[in-house]
Amino acid sequence: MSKTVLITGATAGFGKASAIKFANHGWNLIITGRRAERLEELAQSLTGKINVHIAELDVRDESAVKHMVDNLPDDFKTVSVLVNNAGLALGTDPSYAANLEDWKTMIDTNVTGLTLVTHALLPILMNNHPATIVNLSSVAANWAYPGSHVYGASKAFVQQFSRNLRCDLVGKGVRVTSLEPGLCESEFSLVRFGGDQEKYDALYGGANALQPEDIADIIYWVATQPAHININSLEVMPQTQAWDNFKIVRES
Ligand code: NDP
Ligand code: 8X3
Repeated sequence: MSKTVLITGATAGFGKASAIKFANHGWNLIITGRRAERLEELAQSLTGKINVHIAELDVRDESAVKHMVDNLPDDFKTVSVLVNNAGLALGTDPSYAANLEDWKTMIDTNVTGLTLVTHALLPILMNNHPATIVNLSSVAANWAYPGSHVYGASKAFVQQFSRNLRCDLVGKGVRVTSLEPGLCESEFSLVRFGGDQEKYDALYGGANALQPEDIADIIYWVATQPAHININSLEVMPQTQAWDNFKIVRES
């Protein structure tokens, strides 16, 4: 019987690439996101290969999340992999110049949205073990950098939530992974830079950044390890990215 994966934020980047990766391996898909036309296009492109259920969804909307999970068609109720991918960063200004609405949106999406989806789907995953939750955290969870403030903190939440979930789910057939990528080329930075294409090009120019397909390969690998293996956390950077010296501001 075909397996089923639910992916949040499947309209772009890692989520879309993951949908294609799982579909290429015969998995049925539940694809979600706010831009329904993109979900339709993705489903159309996979027609004939596998079964796709589309759910237009804002992960911040508690009743919509519950409605989506409670109303999964029978054929899709055997979902055994959740890719908690929907998320975003807004802005790169220092905290004292940041927009409070941006902070709220990041917390509502990356923290609250991810927990709403997890809470709603956990009973189903526990019924369909071996199951896997792959949570998209970030290198920003592990390493501080200027302008990361709430984004990095939201991803640190995702990492620790993943570890804490492991404690509850150990022995219950549900694995949990915190995936922590570094620089990856996707719409993510266009969203973060408020649509500024020049800034986007400057960031990725010559950087040979990770690609969404690289992350999709890793997500698929994590989810298809033998059932006795749990990848707790996995940090990945492009070869061209590394840490740098701490900044020291000298008093004159
Ligand atoms: P993209 O911007 O390419 O895609 C983000 C996806 O999240 C879109 O499909 C978007 O769909 C969805 N999304 C955003 N807000 C919501 C919401 N409120 N409700 C539902 N869906 C939402 O980003 P990436 O693919 O690059 O990033 C995916 C995840 O990986 C994010 O959590 C990000 O923080 C994380 N990450 C990204 C890195 C990078 O360098 N790109 C590195 C490390 C982690 P729609 O707008 O249609 O709703
Ligand atoms: C995205 C990676 O380095 O822009 O999570 O914070 S980074």
